[in-house]
Amino acid sequence: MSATVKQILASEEKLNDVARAAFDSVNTNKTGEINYSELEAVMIQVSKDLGTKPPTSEDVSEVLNHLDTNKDGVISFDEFKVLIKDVLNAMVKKLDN
Ligand SMILES: [Ca+2]
Repeated sequence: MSATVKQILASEEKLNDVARAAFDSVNTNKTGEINYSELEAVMIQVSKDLGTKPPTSEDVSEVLNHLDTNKDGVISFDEFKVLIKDVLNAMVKKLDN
């Protein structure tokens, strides 16, 4: 990847590309929305990668509720993009420190 995190955050188009790629990899059943079980699968994978305890159903519900701003029970691309933006902003802060 040639663009830096800051360049991605500065460009809505680049941000969309990054978020879309991440969204598609999570949205395994290709419905255009991320549901509970897809989110759970990602969280289990992340915990495995990090070597941490697997998420409980409460953990998954908490993350889902946090991201699901319109409360329809699934995470839309726009809702997911907020998360990607947060993660990238956190990365920039970390790099700056
Ligand atoms: Ca939603």
